[in-house]
Amino acid sequence: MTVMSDLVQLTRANGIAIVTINNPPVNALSPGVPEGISEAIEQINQDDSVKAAVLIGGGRTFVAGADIKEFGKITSGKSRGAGFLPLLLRIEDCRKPVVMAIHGAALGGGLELAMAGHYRVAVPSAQVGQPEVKLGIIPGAGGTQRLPRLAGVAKGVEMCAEGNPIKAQEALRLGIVDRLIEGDLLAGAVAFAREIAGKPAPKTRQRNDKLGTPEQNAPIFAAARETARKKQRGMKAPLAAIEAVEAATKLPFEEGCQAEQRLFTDCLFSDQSKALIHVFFGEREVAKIPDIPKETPIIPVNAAAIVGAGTMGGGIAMVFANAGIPVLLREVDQAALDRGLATIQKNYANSVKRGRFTQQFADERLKLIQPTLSYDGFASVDMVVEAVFESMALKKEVFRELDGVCKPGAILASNTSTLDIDEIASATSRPQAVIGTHFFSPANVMRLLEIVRGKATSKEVIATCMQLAKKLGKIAVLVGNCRGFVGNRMFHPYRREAQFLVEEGASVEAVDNALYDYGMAMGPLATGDLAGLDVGWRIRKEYRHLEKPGVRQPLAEDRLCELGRYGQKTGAGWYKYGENRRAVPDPEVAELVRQWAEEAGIPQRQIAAEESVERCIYALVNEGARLLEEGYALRAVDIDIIYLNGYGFPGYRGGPMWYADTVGLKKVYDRVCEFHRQHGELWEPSSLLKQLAEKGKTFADFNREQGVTA
Ligand code: 3H9
Repeated sequence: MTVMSDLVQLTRANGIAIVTINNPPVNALSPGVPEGISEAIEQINQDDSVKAAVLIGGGRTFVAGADIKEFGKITSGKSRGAGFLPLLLRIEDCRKPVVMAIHGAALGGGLELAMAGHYRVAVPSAQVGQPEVKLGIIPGAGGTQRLPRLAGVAKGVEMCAEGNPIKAQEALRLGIVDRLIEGDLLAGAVAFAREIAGKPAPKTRQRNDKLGTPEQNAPIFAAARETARKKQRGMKAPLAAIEAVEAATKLPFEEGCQAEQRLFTDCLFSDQSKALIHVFFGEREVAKIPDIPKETPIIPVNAAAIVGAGTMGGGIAMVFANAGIPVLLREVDQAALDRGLATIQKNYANSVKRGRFTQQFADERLKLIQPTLSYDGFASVDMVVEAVFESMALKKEVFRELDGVCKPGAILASNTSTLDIDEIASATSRPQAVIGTHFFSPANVMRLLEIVRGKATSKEVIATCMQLAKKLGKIAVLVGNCRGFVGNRMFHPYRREAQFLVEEGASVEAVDNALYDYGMAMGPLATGDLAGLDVGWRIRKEYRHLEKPGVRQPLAEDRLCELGRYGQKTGAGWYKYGENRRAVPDPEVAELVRQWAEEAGIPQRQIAAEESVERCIYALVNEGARLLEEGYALRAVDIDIIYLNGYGFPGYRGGPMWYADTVGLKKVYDRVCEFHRQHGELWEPSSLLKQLAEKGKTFADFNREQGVTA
């Protein structure tokens, strides 16, 4: 064996050279890896006994791409980045055929590496893709040039612009992969290498037969641009990726690569890419809880139960069933249970219709959901999620009953979105087993899961829920037990400001459009209509006695509710809704709000879109800072991940706290102070925001200093 480095090894087996990359956990192309591969290729070229070569990844995967941690060094000028393009040319020009053997994933630079080989073989479970756009960049080592040459222009542009990986079977059909290997990958790859040794080796960069004609390609690129503008609104990278693939169809390979390089560099140095890379690491960081070590024992969750078959309960039952966990679904009366099941059946039927699930998958999942009117069977489940009506008295009663029927060690979770977990836990004899699992609606679709830690919740229960979330396809963020937890507590001032803006003279559409153009999936007022304005109205009525007299409160939404305008479900709220629930501006609302504002003595004025954005987004940031200083959110990035996955915040802005850091906390703080002067105590600046702004620091600095950021 020739050891090139710790990261790359070269061995020989009867005329076949085997290059193994060993850079755990995902064989990223970190410094040392490209150099090691380059040296191995050099030796293979020189060794006459070698007839062909196999390149394979050690451990759980082929190569997951460039080392994303290195990008920060490149953009800050601390590193120039590895020259992958010349390395890939050297592989392609190797005098012996190189077979790339893929298991796990060949992503980004990993797929670019694989495409520079002369052949690719893969295990059926492997995936290949160019996910760079999800990091705000585009493939930067020939991916946009080689992929359309293998897979054709339509699929090449789709994969580069949308970033979704495909499975080995599809890669085989498209011509990205040459053979699937059942059984041992290395043995299969070596056998394949023997078959092709001595035969002419195709160079991907010279394969132009799938590049199409300008007439064929024009509609493909037009459609890709249209899709990118709709599905990845506001993002630059998808459009750059399309331009780079277009260059592949119009320019010779070398010039195409130069065009790709230029676009890649533009994207890499953009704020969008920095934000999305922050999100990539953030999504992994939120899983790490400083006082809960990795070795914390996990409670196996092999069977679950849900109490309440309403919209949330039914959705949560589907989440468990979709992960293959059998689940009991309890309701108190047959009619409610039937309604809940009918909704679940309808949701599965829709998923089958849309091609998300096969009929067989949907049937199997549905069988895992067992409806019940009693607590029979609850004694054997490992976890219960309560999803009954949002009333403390009712929840306490349910938990008292669960305490009586569930086995010791079972996790008792509440899906409450606002109520005190400790008070709920007090209804049981085992508060250490009680936790909040706040799913977002629709539970079977939304990725976010806020996990609420009560003061007695055990570390095992927290660790289990964090890990279970991954199995359920959710991204879990651990939050503290305060009213509204993190997401909804911040959402309150955000929506409050949107209403104030309308009461001060902005139109409903102007406020919503300003936030939509900022990148939010939906404007704040339209979001209220979607969720149901009556939900907040009922809560406000319950807590009215806690409001401080003399402090301004929004008035229009309560009055809309008094008029029966609850939003989409009643056909009217801030907007009118016709066919297909399309929002139509309602002049009646505009007139009513003017009247109410006049009665309340609120002066009317012109409001620019910029002020709408600042009022709403800085309200989020100020409350987020307060949650950090009070310790209910662990890190600024936790808040970002919550907002990106649960509230339609645009990924390319990195989340509210990251965005505030990029604006500069001094500037944010100054605006908050100005709003405080203009609008009163609701805008009192968070003391953490003040402190950081005065010291010229960021939220990210704060977390580093607290030692809670990896
Ligand atoms: C690129 O290739 C640009 C090119 O065009 C070339 C330009 C010149 N780098 O996700 P996991 C870490 S851009 C550094 O939990 P899984 C990750 O942070 C790249 N680190 O595992 C985590 O660390 P920790 C394009 C990376 O099994 C650990 O590995 N490629 C990288 O659930 C485990 O990760 C991509 O965008 C990386 N490239 O999923 C693929 N990847 O344990 C990105 C992972 O400290 N990666 N880490 O928290 C993935 O999608 C998933 O990691 C993968 C495995 C599917 C591979």
